[in-house]
Amino acid sequence: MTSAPAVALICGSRSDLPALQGCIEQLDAYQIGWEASVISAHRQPEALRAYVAEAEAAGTRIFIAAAGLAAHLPGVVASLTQLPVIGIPLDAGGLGGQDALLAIVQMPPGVPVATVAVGGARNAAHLAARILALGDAAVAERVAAFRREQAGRAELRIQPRVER
Ligand code: RP5
Repeated sequence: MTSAPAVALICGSRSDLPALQGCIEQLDAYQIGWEASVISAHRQPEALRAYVAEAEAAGTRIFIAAAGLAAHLPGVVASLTQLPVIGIPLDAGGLGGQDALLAIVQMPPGVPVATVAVGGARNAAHLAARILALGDAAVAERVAAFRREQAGRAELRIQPRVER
């Protein structure tokens, strides 16, 4: 039942794989298990259906799906599961990823895809961590530690010069 890693990453083409790097790095930093697959919603619809069913049955908790252009992959995954689906629009053509962004974010009521920014792979991992943290105290502590560290990096205090 729980043989699968918590996060299943899917992208629509081998050409999308480099865009997942930030997501994978961040999931690793949170010590969240993941697996990645290339399955095209358009070219391999039956394989996609089978993979989503298998992953869900094996204990996957969240799907992260990345695609460019018509970018139907995250929405199709959301139609095949009731697990949370996070969509990453990719810049794969002449429209700078706006095509994929609109395709992924414009889901009908009842079939949501939590959409991050174009190329926002790292935020997909942060969002997945926050979802998993709801039921996992160790992940929650790692999210809290990341936020403390991020706040520390952002902080800058400038003192007025004291004239003597
Ligand atoms: C989309 O079309 C894929 O997600 C990819 O971003 C884009 C181009 O795919 P390939 O032609 O490289 O397979 O479906």
